[in-house]
Amino acid sequence: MSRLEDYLCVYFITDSEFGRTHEELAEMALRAGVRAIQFREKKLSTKRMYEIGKRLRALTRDYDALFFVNDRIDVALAVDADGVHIGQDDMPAFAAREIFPGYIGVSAGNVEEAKKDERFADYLGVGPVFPTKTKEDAGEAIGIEGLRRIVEIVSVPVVAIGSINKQNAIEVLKTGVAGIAVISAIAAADDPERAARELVELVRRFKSGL
Ligand code: TZP
Ligand code: MG
Repeated sequence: MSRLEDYLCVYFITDSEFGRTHEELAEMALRAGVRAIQFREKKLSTKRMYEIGKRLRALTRDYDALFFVNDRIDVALAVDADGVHIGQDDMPAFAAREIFPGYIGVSAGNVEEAKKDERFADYLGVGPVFPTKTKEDAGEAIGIEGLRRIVEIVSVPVVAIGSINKQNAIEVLKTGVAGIAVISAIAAADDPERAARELVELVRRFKSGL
């Protein structure tokens, strides 16, 4: 695979609040064919983040997958991540560009944010599309039409986020997004590997026009 877009089809964000470790979840998703993993951790020390990040970096390399670190440019640099994902309250994307050599993803929740940041971003994470319990301060859901408006006006790949699952993934994909980003659809599943495989298959079928 070569283009960033091809990797973003199913973008899995690890979360250790569902009873499995970041590493366990990442490995299950990778075995299932996921090619973009984001390490998202809000509670652990920098030291622990570095250690886990190093392991996730090695694991994603084994599977030819891209590795992104959420929020923490310092950790992303230290573990040689492919990318960093930053939100509206993190370092501004233009400043991140000055110090980070890899991919920069930025969260956008409306047209204004998307327009402002697309110049400095390699992709945008857009949402929440649907209301989600996974992120408390996720903001108001923008719905399918809100997502579609953003996809139409930006020229970088968009990854949709917020309660996306196998039931609603097709309507999300029809907006023209490059991929779907999920936490609970994989992390909270009884069988995360199977859940990830189903999503990978679904996106693959959609993109090949089947
Ligand atoms: N950013 C916007 S919504 C969200 C993040 C990190 C949470 C997505 O989690 P889920 O479980 O896929 O709704
Ligand atoms: Mg953030």
